[in-house]
Amino acid sequence: MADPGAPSSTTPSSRLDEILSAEDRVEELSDSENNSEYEDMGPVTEEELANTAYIKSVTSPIRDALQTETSKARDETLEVVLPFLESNPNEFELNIFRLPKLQRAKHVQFLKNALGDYPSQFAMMDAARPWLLYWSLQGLTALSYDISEYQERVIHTFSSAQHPTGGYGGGFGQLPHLAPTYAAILSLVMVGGRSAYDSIDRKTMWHYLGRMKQADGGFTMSPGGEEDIRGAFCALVIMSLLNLPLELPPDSPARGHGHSTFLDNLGDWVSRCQTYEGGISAAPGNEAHGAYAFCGLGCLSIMGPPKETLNKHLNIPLLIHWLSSRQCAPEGGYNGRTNKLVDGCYSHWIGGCWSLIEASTSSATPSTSLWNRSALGRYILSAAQFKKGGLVDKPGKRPDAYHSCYNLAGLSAAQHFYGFDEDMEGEIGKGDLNAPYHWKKGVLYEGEKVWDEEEGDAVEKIHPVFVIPWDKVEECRGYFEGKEGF
Ligand code: FPP
Ligand code: K
Repeated sequence: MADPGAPSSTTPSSRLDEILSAEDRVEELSDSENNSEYEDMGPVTEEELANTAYIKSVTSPIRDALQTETSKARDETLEVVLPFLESNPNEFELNIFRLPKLQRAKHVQFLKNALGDYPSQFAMMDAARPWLLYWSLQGLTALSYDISEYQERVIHTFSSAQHPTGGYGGGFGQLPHLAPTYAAILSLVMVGGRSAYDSIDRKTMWHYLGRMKQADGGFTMSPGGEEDIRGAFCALVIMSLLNLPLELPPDSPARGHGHSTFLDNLGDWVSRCQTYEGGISAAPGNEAHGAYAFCGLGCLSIMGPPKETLNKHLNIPLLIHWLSSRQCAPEGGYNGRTNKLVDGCYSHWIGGCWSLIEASTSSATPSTSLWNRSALGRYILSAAQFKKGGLVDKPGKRPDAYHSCYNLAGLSAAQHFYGFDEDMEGEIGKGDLNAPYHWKKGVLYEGEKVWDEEEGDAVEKIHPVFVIPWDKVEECRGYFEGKEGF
């Protein structure tokens, strides 16, 4: 066994030997209270035990004999991540599973600061302001923080960022684009209330989205801009939440190509984004990537019940193979594409895909075989929490609102199971694009856990398609279902 007092070794393999021997030791410790082999290990001090994170299932990486730039980058990442899985370098308080507790108060403070004023050198980030609002507000709600204090400010910010011809730009006077439009609508729906809903010009929005629909069935991100799967997802999210008519507006250029609704040829276009690997790419012919996989599955899950739309338009077994290959071992977190590195944001972009996949299969219970929920939870709690608050890509990186939002969404996905019920008879969920209102509100996952809900590690339920709080989704759609015309 490695000398625990020796400085950290520099080569990944000896580091791993150390970890693996430590793993045996912890297994022994937990397997039997009065184990004689335990005596041979020498005494374990209270302090040592208190600083030993849950490492029982840290497995060794699967290695190829060939060294490449990729394999070196991977090994360097392991070096950085493993100490956080093995131990507790941030000296966080540990939960009953000997993992760092969710640092709720620190993350709330970090996200509130992210919503604060920025010095002038941040002016170049102005176009990303809607995103910053969305990520921060979503992160706060996931942490059960009441965001009503931001309601007025959000309405004000987006009223001035709304363009007279429809959609939202990054701020006042900026040209509209589907990405800030998506972030703006989600933020407005999150703060909720009549004045937020009424601030949205749904009629110009409908026309704006009509200008994105393309002859091949997909959507661009702006008029004449790039056509990719974000466009299709963002457009459908907005249409569904705002209960916009499915038929294309009369001035939509796609009408000149024989299309009459927003959905014409869309399923086929999404099919064309599935690659030979099984994952989903930004546009036909590109490389499969986690962020686009979520957009593709989200888009199909709005078009209709996932069991129909996902199975009709995707090769699900191949997709499941690709998604499950994204979970890095021993890190437990996800990477976004083949041969790339673990990153906390994929806790959502990939982790969030599983609810949609589970809804497309016949199983009515949470799966344990498709993905390892506790390994993801362990990565997030141990390696993705920044000491002073906020969550990160991986240890050594700075926290930001983006990684905070999507790590927390991933933790929520690991903690909850959402069933889909086509026959659900609710108050809402009538009219076009109503599939997202047929999800059951979710139960806690009861399999192997590394988080302690009783003691504050629980993240709120998050709507699996819209990635905002559940009740806000229903409130908004309910409001617009009750409205006649625009
Ligand atoms: C690669 O970055 C990242 C992408 C190709 C995807 C970016 C898209 C999103 C984050 C989501 C968009 C979603 C919506 C709803 C608009 P990289 O090469 O730096 O990272 P990698 O090495 O992890 O692939
Ligand atoms: K990245």
